[in-house]
Amino acid sequence: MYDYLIVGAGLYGAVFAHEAKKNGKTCLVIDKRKHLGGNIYCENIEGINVHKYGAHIFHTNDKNIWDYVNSFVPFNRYTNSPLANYKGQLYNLPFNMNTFYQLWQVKTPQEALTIIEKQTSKYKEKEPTNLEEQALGLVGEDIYTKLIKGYTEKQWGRKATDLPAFIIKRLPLRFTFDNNYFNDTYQGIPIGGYNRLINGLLADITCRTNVDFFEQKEELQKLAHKTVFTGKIDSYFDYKFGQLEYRSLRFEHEILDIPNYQGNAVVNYTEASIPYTRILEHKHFEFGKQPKTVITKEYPLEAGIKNEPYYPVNDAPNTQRYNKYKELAKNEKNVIFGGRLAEYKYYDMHQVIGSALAKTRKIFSP
Ligand code: GDU
Repeated sequence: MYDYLIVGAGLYGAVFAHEAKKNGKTCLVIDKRKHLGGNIYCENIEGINVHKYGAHIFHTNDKNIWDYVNSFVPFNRYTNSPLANYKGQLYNLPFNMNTFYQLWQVKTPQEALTIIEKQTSKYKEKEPTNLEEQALGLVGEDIYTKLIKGYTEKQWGRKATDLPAFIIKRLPLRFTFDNNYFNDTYQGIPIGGYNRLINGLLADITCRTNVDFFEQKEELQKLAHKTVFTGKIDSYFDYKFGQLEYRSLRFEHEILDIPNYQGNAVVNYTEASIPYTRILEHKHFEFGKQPKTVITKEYPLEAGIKNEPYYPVNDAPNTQRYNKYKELAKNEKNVIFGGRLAEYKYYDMHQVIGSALAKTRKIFSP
């Protein structure tokens, strides 16, 4: 009999298992996919670590979390600085002095600020109630039209006026020539790829892939005292209150017989008429010098029951529905719910790790 059955071998499950083992507990980790690692899993193609489930760039302000991940694998100095392609023109992201120069040819922060203040003042009068209002009040019409509206509406499949404001607050706005997408102190990609992180976390822990929890729920749960569930919380409760909505992505991977396709790891396509949101060129995450290159186009679509759930749609109706499931989860004996899917939260990797570490600290500290 194991102490824990861990459903899902993504970051939450792997960190939980690792910490449980450190505290003398035994774990059985299962995953319905044929590999471990959840969405951070990489596949080696042409010597390149291909992020099979979209771009994963690690960033955090928390030194403990940074040291934690680096204790399994050293991280490189990669700094995310995506470009945006709008109607054939390139702009730097996040919104910074380079972007303002490309948009308006302004050369000083004061000039940029003057334009942005002029474009935002009328939207600043009231508290934003949705993403569009938030964006217009933050960066104004030009940036909203060229770099936000089209990208956001195709990414989410919803009007920007129907989306929560917080999504756009993820992106920094700065008046320096700094293309770093994140404000965090620590950032990078594991040297040799994310699988090294997962393999480190799950070393000497019993793992079984290709196992669907729901096909043999009772038998599996009998194998352990407690369950850690990291899948979709609505699926755990058989969609009793209806489905929680997620956005999904379809990935189109291509191997190209050239060494360098776009000169950057991430290029966003911000106009509505191009069906994909971005193109990744994986070798650039690790400064790869391989003779060929692998690129991935990300096409957003609704998840429904069939497609992989990636982004929780945290709008009001979904949040209400989630709260009902959360109530049920509280009363579910001997089951812990954690991670992006079980908590229905737009977590980044460092936040998932933080959440799993907080949970295990609470359980295992004397
Ligand atoms: N957004 C735009 N235009 C852009 C980029 C983003 O409007 O060019 C808006 C969209 O509404 C988007 C939101 O900002 O939904 C948040 O954007 P993120 O880049 O944070 O969205 P993702 O979660 O898809 O980003 C993921 C990771 C990031 C980083 C990024 C790659 O969560 O940490 O790795 O991919 O650049």
